[in-house]
Amino acid sequence: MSGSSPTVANGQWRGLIEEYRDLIDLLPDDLEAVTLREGGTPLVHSEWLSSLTGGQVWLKVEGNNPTGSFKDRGMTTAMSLAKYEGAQAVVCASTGNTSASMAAYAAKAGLKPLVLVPEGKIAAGKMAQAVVHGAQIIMVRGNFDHCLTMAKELASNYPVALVNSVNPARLQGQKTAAFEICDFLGDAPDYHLLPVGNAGNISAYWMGYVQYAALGRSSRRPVMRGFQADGAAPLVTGVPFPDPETKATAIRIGNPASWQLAVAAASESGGRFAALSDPQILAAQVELAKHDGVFVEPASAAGIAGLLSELAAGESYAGKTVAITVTGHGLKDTATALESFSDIVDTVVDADVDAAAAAAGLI
Ligand code: AN7
Repeated sequence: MSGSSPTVANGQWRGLIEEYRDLIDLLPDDLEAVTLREGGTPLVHSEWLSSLTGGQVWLKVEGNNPTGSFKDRGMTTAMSLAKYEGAQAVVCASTGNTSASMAAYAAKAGLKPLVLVPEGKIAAGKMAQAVVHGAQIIMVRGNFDHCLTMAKELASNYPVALVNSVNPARLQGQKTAAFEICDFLGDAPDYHLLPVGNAGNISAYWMGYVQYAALGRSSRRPVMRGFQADGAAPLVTGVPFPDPETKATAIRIGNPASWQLAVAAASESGGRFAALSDPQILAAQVELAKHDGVFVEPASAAGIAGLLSELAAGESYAGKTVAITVTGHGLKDTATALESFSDIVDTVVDADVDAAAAAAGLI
């Protein structure tokens, strides 16, 4: 077949559609995957958080996906279906990562990507990804929620396929992260913590955990705890935020599309939502990088900040297995990361080893 990838069987990860095809709904048998070999991300043990909790804390490092965030999981399924169904163009609203992922997968699929983003609120790395992959970018004077409304209307009135997480193929792909965690640990964790914005990911993880338990591939389902930013915490307060605001721009969302599914995930699992301040989130980002060697973007540290704040409030995770998803790579938004280091001035010396040694305090 011309144009399709040659089949290889060398033991390497094939991408999540090929790895979990039987467990992913909505995919026709003859569907050819549009894949960048996403998924198969590392579950990294955190000695730091394990010793703080007295439990076993694992980080699902989703920044290791092809475009640097978990969005690639839902994009391989959504883009494969869009191509299969004959779409010529795809559209999404985004706080940055969905657009970066969509642009890359659209390039791979040969479709035209159209992106709607809130003006001035997208991290530079994500914007660069969308630009370089060839997306047409429309900046909207408004927030993500306005962009999503527009993307939905564009898709209903014009020949463009919507690939936001209201497209059910997205959550089907994203749920495979729960499968991977169970496969790696040999069972589901006791708790799963993660950041929540548009609320697709927590809904997808819960779907995956429920499916695995029903199949007997895991013996339990974790308690789901979702974390938002104080300035964009509709699932905590129970009402939409008309003007969401947070430095964690990825989760600057006031009216999540998967609101009901996320509430169901929390309540059916015995979990809950909580919110963190921007300083708590940014501090957790830096602590995680320093202790565990894992550099995540600000929004991705919300689950870490959540664990730390719960421990401070007297919550116990002793003896428990805890999975925390860190959703996107730190390199996407270096500007915000470096704001935490504004008082550190680089040391500049002449090209002289003694000067370097003296500056480093070695002599
Ligand atoms: C790094 O890209 O909504 O609760 O448009 O980029 O499933 O929305 C991004 C969301 C967490 C929240 N962490 O996940 C978008 C977008 C990162 C993110 C979330 C996002 P959901």
